[in-house]
Amino acid sequence: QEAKTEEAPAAPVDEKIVIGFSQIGAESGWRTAETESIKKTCEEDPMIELKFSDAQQKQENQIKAIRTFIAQGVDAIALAPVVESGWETVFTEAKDAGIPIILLDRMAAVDESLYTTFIGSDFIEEGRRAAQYVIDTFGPDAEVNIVELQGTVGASAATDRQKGFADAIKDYSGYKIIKSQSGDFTRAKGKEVMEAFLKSDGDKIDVLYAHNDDMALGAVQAIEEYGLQPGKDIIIVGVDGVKDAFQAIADGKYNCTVECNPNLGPQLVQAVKDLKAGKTLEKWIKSDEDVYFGQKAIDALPTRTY
Ligand code: GYE
Repeated sequence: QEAKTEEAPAAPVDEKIVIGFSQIGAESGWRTAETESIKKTCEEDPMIELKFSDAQQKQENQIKAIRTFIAQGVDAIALAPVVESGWETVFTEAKDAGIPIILLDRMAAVDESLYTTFIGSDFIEEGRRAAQYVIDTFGPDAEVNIVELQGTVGASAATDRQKGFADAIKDYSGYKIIKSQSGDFTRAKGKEVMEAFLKSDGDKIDVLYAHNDDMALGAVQAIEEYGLQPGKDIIIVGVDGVKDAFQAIADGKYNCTVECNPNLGPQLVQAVKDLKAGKTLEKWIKSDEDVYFGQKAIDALPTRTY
């Protein structure tokens, strides 16, 4: 008697790939653009379901969100870590649950085995590029007093933008950072700290270097209110490449923005699909970026997407 062949099991219903994303908050134009890019890419992709959580700038909220994602059994956890340190425990919990962690836009200081990939920019290089603009503008032998607006304390985007800039000017003895303080990546804080810089150092300041455009745009207001001309009396250099910075360059109030790409949605979704397909991801998926000043910035203004 012939053995009965068993009926093949019904093919599994196509299940969506679920991504849990813990976002930092909405402190800058850059971050809003990143959130939009991720939401839009996931919404438009029938294979993806996004669970979005806003941490309102608090690491403890991000840790809670990650634990919720683990409990929900998502397929991948994407995280923009507000600060670099303090992630070992919760990343280990994700690893034990077999859920990959994808770092988005900022780094976490953990062992490489605790995350799958970092999708984002080279912040040290951005700092160097900002410094190079200043050196090209004033020349290597000039005396240049620089004030610096740092991003969020402990964030990789702040630490590395500071480092890259400092490294690049260290061989030019006339270049000095006379004040450096955090403006927390926000416009309001950037303005407030710049007001204090102006109060103490007023007419000595040649350059403002800000770790993002929002803080620099806040500083532009402070400089105008102080009675100086931003972009002329004080050279303004920011990072991100948000549209408002391009507009300010066109208005003659701003000098240079070092681009940092927030449109990371497509790369995130691709990375998650690749993981699902069993592929090994590169440890660092880098963005291609440029530096904008002068006519090049004015020409690019109409095509800026964020
Ligand atoms: O430059 C800044 C934002 O992490 C790269 O965070 C990001 C930075 C960005 O708030 O504007």
